[in-house]
Amino acid sequence: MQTTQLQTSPTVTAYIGLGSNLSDPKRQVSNAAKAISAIPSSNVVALSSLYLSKPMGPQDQDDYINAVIAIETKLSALQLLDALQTIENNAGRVRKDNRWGARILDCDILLYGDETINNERLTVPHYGMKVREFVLLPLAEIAPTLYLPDNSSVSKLASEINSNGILRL
Ligand code: ROI
Repeated sequence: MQTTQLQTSPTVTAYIGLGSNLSDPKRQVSNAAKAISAIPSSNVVALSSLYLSKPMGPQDQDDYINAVIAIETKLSALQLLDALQTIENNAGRVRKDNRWGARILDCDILLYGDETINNERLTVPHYGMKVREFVLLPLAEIAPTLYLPDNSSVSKLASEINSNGILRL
């Protein structure tokens, strides 16, 4: 007798950092959260407050609006990255040589379950997340008991970082 195996992929909790400092940043981040809620095979499980943060990098740019969103997803990390890049592109983001410059919308995968990923397209955990108050504070708001794959505590990191004038809105 032949049996048919229905493939089910595991559900993973992923955390996504949102940031904008151009073209009505609050609207950009709210629209991004809405677009993320429409990603297939995924559900939003938490959304942080919006935060107003000083730019990291050149100071001759506007302050940023930042937030962190948590989803449960059956997409692979690269499928999720594709979906997030589509959302960034739809917001009118142009990819140019402005690594530290103003941007309409960033949607960065911070964490994908407890996985460590290093390939050409993706580094997870996000390389800067442990030293960025605009990531750690919203993340600790929605996931105070979370630990990173290196066993560091999100709440502890958030309580120890220089808040750099960040404002929870
Ligand atoms: N600075 C802040 N405050 N928030 C960001 O989201 C952000 N994103 C960036 C750089 C340019 C590093 N600075 C930022 O990409």
